Amino acid sequence: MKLLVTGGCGFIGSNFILYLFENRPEDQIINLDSLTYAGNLENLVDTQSYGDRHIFIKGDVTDKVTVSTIIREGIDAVVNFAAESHVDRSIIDCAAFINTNIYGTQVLLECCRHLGVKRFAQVSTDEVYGSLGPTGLFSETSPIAPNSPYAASKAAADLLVRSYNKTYGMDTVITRCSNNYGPYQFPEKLIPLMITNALENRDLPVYGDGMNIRDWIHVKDHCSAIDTILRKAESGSIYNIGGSCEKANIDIVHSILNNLDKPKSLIRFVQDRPGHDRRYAMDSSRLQRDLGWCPSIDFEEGIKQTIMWYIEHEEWWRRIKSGEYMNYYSQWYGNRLSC
Ligand code: NAD
Ligand code: TDX
Repeated sequence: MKLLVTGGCGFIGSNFILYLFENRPEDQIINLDSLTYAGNLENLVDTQSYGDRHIFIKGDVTDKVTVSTIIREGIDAVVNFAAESHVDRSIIDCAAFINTNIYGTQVLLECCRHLGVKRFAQVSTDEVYGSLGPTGLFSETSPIAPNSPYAASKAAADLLVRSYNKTYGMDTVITRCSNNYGPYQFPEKLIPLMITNALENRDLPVYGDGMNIRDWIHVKDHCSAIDTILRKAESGSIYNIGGSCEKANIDIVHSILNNLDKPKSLIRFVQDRPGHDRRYAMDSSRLQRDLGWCPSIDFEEGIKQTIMWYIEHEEWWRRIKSGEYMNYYSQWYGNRLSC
């Protein structure tokens, strides 16, 4: 297959490209990424030994000319990872989220429709469902009820994808995954932020009471699920992807500190995220039942490997944790940590 992977220089996109190299030797990959603050060509160093099966194009998914030029060269399927992905940044200013996550998806859909791309896979999130109480799981039929501007932009994109399937008969699939962790995750997200701050003996800012719950999945399991859905799912289908691994944030932070042999005194409970979803938990039994996928990486093992990866890739994250990152950090955490 010849695939257009968008956002392939980000956390999950780069892991997905590596997954394809290792598991789909016949695939050709065009990677379209505009290299925002979160995009990093260094994420693809592990793919260099795979030669010319990967072509990188620096460009924006909102640019119709670039997207249609690439698709005209002959693309079998698009996998759309490109997005603004951080909830906290969407609370500061969501304009870029609307542009990339909604308008960018519309540009991709429109080009695929006119140029006859066989399949469009939208990489979405559990956050489109909103928040759960103490019990229950999100299924694919749970109501869409996003609470953050980020989640609203992803939900809007999902609905656009659905509409292209219903209105134009386009072959689309939507994947909705829970929280990922693993190598190359940008250190603004909970797990890499806590690991790298702990390594620097900095405060670990935990929002609210630390009892918000997320359902964690290793990025490699997310990639294998997307690959399965891309190749096997029926047109128009939606699949939840989860790790069946619910953890309170404070337990994640304790586990990181224990693994690093760092003191709990680094923890700082700070002002909560506005609109903070209390609990996410995914029912991914449809994916297991229909397509035979289930996660394979145990959290305790996965988190140890991830911590080791950040210890061994200090240059990678130290380069990121400078410049623009520090401006964002002081804008978001400055008041929280000074109280
Ligand atoms: P990320 O922020 O690490 O990477 C996003 C990538 O998209 C970056 O390389 C960036 O340069 C690129 N990009 C942004 N705007 C672009 C544009 N206009 N044109 C082209 N490229 C652009 O994000 P991630 O964590 O890898 O998430 C990837 C996708 O998976 C997103 O769609 C996200 O909503 C979804 N998702 C993420 C998680 C998670 O836990 N991280 C869970 C479920 C779903
Ligand atoms: O400094 C922090 N302190 C803290 O307590 C940060 C950054 C986060 N948190 C909490 C908020 C959440 O309850 O940790 C939890 C996880 O936060 P994030 O890593 O920001 O992830 P989340 O908001 O759950 O969203 C993630 O999962 C779904 C991804 O960022 C999204 O892209 C994905 O769609």
